[in-house]
Amino acid sequence: MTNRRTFFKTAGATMLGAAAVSRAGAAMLPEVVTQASTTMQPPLVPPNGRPYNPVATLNGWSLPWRMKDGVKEFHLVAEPVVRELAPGMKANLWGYNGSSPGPTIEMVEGDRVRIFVTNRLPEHTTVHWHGVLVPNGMDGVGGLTQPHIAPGKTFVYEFMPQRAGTHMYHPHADEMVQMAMGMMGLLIIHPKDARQMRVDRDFAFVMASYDIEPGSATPRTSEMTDFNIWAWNSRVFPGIDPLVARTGDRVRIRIGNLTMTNHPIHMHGPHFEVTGTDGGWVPKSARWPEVTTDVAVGQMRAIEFDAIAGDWALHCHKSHHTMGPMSHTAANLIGVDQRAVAQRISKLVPDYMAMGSAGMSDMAQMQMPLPENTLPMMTGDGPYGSLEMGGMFSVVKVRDDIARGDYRDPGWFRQAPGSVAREYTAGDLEPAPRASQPAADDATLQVRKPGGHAGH
Ligand SMILES: [Cu+2]
Repeated sequence: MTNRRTFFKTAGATMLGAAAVSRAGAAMLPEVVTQASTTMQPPLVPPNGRPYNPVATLNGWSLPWRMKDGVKEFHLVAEPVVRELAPGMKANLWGYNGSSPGPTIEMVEGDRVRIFVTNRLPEHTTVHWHGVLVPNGMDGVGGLTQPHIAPGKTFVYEFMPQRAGTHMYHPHADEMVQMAMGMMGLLIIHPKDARQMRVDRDFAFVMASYDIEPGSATPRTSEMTDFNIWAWNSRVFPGIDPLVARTGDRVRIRIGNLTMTNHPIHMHGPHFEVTGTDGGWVPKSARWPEVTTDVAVGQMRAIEFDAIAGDWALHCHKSHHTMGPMSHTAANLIGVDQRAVAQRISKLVPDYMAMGSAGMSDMAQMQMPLPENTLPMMTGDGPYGSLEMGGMFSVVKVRDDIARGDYRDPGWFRQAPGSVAREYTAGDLEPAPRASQPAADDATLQVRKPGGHAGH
């Protein structure tokens, strides 16, 4: 109990009564913990129950539980939230316990789990435990496996997780609206034996996409394909936490996809292996080295690697997904001299700027006036200039001197002197070593001319 209270304090969390249920009922319910901060909270070391190695949720947190008669009791509250996507833009989303995504829920194989779900949304909802093998009546499909949870009501789900894995939770009620509004979270089932698949750092995030008109703050939920916000844990670059590790650490990154398209997640630097899916661990004999893994819609992937010092980009390889809000109908003006037309337009629109005749990178430098509450298309300052990114991009920051359990941003990597790509100036290189040349005689080719069609 002391540990939990300490956690609440460090997390800056607030406890609210479950106003929607009767006073007697509320007294029985686990207290509601809410957390609206976008700062990554320290992994939640289990204060009771079986030990496990907790995950680090990027820009997020894990939900404390209370242990009651040997049952882990969690309390989720579905409610409208305000989420800062990155400094300069806030979105009106729906989520759980003050945040979108909701808190990560962590449990252990064989735990007895009870999850109370209180609905503070203006419409009904349910919670589906995506990929978790639960009794059919606990599967959370509104209308199919249970009645919907009406606004103001609290439902209870009970199950016993069978197999370790990386999972998600989300509504199975008015899904198009509720998921487009940000209702999702991670659910991690840890192995019964904490030594199994142990890593030094275990990061987790879930991918979401939003369509928020520049200058507005509420997603358009009817969009099918043309999203303009590509987010990890409802954050976009440069608002996404770096993934900090110490040289030589075994690092796992768990990635879930609740957008409506696939995301080829690419990591620079050390090669990785996919070691886990929604269905559990991948046997060693079935793994192979990768630098990109495609995470399809509704999938989870856990990747693992041994950390090498450096600042290694981690991003979706669909280039439009590493950008802020943009117009997809912008014409390609590379090579087009816009000077004459710009002069004519300037007479009508004094601040008109022609853009893109030499590519789009100047977009990152321009001080174009943006609508209120809108992020630039390409942004993020690095040690050598603008990164010209946005959306699904972060940096795996590996250093030799990071303390165990320290996830703070260590700043930019300092490459060894002379080891950074640089402008070439004539004569500043040693002559390149050349392969020894074979003598002319040895290099004579033996050629046999084709001899007609007789042999066919
Ligand atoms: Cu993508």
